[in-house]
Amino acid sequence: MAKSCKVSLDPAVCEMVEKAGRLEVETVWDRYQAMLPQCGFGETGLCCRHCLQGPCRIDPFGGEPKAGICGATADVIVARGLDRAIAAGGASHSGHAKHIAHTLKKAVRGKAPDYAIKDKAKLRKVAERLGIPTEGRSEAEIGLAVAEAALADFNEKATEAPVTWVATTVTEKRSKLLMERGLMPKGIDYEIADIMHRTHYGCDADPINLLQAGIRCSLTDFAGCHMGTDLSDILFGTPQPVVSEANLGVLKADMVNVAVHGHNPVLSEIIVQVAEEMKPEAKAAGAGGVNVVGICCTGNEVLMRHGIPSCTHSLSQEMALITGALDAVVMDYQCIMPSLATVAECMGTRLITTMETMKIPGAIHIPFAEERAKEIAREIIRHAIEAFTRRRGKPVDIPQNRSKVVAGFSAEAIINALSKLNADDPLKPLLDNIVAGNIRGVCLFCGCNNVKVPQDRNFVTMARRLLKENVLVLASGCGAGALMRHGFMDPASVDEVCGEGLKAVLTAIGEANGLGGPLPPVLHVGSCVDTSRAVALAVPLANRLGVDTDQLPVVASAPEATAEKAVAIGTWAVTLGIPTHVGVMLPVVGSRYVTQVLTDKVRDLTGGYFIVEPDPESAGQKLLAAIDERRAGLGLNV
Ligand code: MSK
Repeated sequence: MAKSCKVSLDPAVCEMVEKAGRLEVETVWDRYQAMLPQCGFGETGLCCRHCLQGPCRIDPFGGEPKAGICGATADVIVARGLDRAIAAGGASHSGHAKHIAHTLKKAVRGKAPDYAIKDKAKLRKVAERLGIPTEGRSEAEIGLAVAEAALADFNEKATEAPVTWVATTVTEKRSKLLMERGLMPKGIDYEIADIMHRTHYGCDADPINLLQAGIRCSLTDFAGCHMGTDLSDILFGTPQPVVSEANLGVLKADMVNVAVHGHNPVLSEIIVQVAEEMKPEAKAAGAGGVNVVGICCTGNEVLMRHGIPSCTHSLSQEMALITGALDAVVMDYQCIMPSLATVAECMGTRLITTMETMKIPGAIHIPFAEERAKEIAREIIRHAIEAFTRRRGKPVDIPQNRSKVVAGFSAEAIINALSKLNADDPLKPLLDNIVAGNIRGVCLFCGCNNVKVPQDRNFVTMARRLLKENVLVLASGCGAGALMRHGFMDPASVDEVCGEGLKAVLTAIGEANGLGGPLPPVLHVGSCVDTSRAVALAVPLANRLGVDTDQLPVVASAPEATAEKAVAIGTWAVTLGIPTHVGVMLPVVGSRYVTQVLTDKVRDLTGGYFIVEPDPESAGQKLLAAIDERRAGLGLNV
């Protein structure tokens, strides 16, 4: 078995990279090498392609040219580029949420018979939060009102009634601050379109005005994330702790292996249901059954709710196919490499796209419709069974690496676990331990793997450092994927990786919940959209302390960020007052002014700020310092 290698800390990935090399199948790492050296203007954000007179580029060393053909300076070009990245991230997360809102609407109107409201309590809770009357109304009526309120958030709304999925999900203090400082979004689609308008040729040329709009737009991403989480919980259930496994070793040679890949659970939930039903068909084809596994955040969604094993995450998605054991990859959207088509052709995997927003030449396209969800899911699994019949008996290379994972830590599940220590006041045990220093602070790891960083290195190095210093660690998205692959979600690793204070807290909660041992060192809160679950935990904590989120000893980190969604998440975390680390260079360093605003001056506006630090040791140190500063601000021991 291969050990960790230059491109990844994960031995399973290294084993498959070696195999890809032998088979001469090109991987993401090969294409990265071929791309070097990458364009310095693009890397620093100093390239502008917003009009047909360009492209223009500014000399990053202060020489000529100092302005684009239209006169846009480095500050303007960089701020415009950042704004567009935030808008793209916001469009993706909120597009995902809009899709689920439409599904909920169809479900309650009886037009999507394969869907129903699964978490009725959450439906009522969300409705009440939004000010929707629930008394004497049926679930279908409340569900329709919630779906319509969600869809209404996309339009331009009156100033006094802005995006409800922001105004009602942050602290009252924060909501007031956002209103007063012109940062409250008027509508999700409205703000995204506004960014496209103001960054057009010859429009906004004031870097501060541009950044302020970008910050406001980042909250459309937050709204999309929170809405995506809320509506998915209503339709598919709110996650509770569940035991599963992670890494390429979850593939099974004698089963029909189907990976669900992308982000939205609308189809993958149905695939999971139907896979069980179709066992006889799989058996008739000579397989032991249908083995559904997850890739990326669709994988996180079905892991959190059903314990479906996680095969791998974003950067190493090609490696799942290189095993030769994957019969089909079913894709919805986001973070799916088009290169999968070439790898699939080499390895005999059926690649199936399902959404109108995401087609790949070389893949089979089966258009998904909620109205016929089960029928379509069966058609998809039949493709996988057919692929299995061609693969049967041929050698496959499934790495033996598998880590135990305890996932499913929604905010509700965490509060429920804490309630076993104090039923009347579940947050008290958490607060008491923060005050006593058993928990020094909280860090949320989120975001992707990035080809520029040896896969998982920054996540693993930083998590080890913070856990030893008694920081409670939550993780979402591919960050959760990285940490689960390396055993951080296995309760058995608490002894090895956690400091004494944190170990005692995790053990006390685990034992009070009858687990016979501790909670895992890192709590998996879900997919990228579920980064909102960390806010759903921080807000009641802040309210309970009578402070705002910018005073809590809470930090965030995207140490291997890739997607524009990660840029948007990072920006809304800063907007909610959180010190937020990014471990790869953001394309803003071409403007000293913009960099200074993001890492320092923005603090005066929101209380949060970016920490850009590629060295994971030093990044861990900086996050600890930020936590200690917050502790001191609250008068807690440091
Ligand atoms: S999948 S946005 S690579 S976390 Fe959510 Fe992973 Fe980043 Fe996509």
